[in-house]
Amino acid sequence: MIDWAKLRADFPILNQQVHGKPLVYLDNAATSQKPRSVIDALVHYYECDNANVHRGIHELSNRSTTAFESARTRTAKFINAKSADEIIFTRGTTEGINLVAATWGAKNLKAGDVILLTDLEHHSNLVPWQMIAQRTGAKIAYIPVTNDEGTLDLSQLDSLLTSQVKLLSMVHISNSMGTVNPVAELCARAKKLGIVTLVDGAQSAGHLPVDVQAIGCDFLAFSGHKICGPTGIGVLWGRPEILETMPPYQGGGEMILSVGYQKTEFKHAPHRFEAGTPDISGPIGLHAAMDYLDAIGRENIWKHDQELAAYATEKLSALKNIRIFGPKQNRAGLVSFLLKDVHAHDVVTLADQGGVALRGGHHCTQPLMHKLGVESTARASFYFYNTKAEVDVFIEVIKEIQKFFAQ
Ligand code: 7TS
Repeated sequence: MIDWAKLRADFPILNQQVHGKPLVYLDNAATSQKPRSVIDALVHYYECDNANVHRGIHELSNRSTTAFESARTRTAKFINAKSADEIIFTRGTTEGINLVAATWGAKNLKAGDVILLTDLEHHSNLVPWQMIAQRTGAKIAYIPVTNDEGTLDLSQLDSLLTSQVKLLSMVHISNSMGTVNPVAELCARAKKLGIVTLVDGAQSAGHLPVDVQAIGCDFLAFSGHKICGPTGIGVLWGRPEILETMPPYQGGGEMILSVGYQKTEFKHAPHRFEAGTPDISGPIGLHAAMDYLDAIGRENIWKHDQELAAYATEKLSALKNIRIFGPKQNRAGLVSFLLKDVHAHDVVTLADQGGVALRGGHHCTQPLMHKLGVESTARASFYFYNTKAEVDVFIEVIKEIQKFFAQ
């Protein structure tokens, strides 16, 4: 049995009042809160070990380098990568996808090629591909979603997986719908046809066990700040045979073997893709976050997430004049909804007055919103430190908002 209340006490920020009400933080899909152990790891690093990595021979630099590289090894274990050399530190999911688009994409895509995405993608898995498509002449196609449930229509997959498709890039868990995509199945289908695959793990990596070997993808990107780690640090995992064929992303220090005035020899992955002084405290904080999550067990976190989301969805469904988005089965830990005749931003503003932090907007999935015929939704997203009692507060606040607008 997990003592969820005890875990909650590890998060100092949660113990506060907002507008005179106890904070109910339900914006975890945007960013998660940080446990004391992560904050302590950052303080310890800056108080005791701060120095640049990979270049000093002095004690502090050695300590920093050891901590930085040990975070890489820890990250490999977190997603069951075979080697730490497959782990590239980035600023976040967005940078990871941009890196692949700018390096692998620039080298491998040409006019007539197709980049296959899904209707569910976050802008960070759309815009980089549009940018590289514009440069190379490649086209973008989409696996469609069916309806408000936000599930993919896989009946069209055979006709979409043409010989022109060079890359399939898809979100694991949709941040606006809560859909869990069958990424292993899709990667297997793509792999048979020689299509390279990328999985956007922003909403999955900290919520359920993620195993790159079991998924069978070629790239996986995620963000530290959504999994109890610091902001500004993310991870791109890549299959080593592909990483070795990719040109560098940015040029500068740290990524070179030797430099002449005309020509440079680059390091192997992952250092080839990490130019300049990296975020050093980020991986150290991320290491603490991964230890923290795996001590709980991501399979337990997933169960808890799903229970809260199912409970919240059931309670919302009992209300009148509400449109609920996302799958009926196997919903991830979030629920998007719209109250009739109330703008999502008004829902969020009024909920905030009740101490409840939600998110309203297009959630960086504007094409999906338009496809569903809406501009925005309100969203509650959960993590393991949230409780059923908080869901009850959230539901009461929504009822109050409905009453307010019914007047
Ligand atoms: N992919 C998905 C599925 C996401 O949910 C997000 C951020 C990103 C990529 C980008 O991550 P970043 O860390 O590089 O910014 N999603 C959200 C959200 O739902 N609300 O705010 C940010």
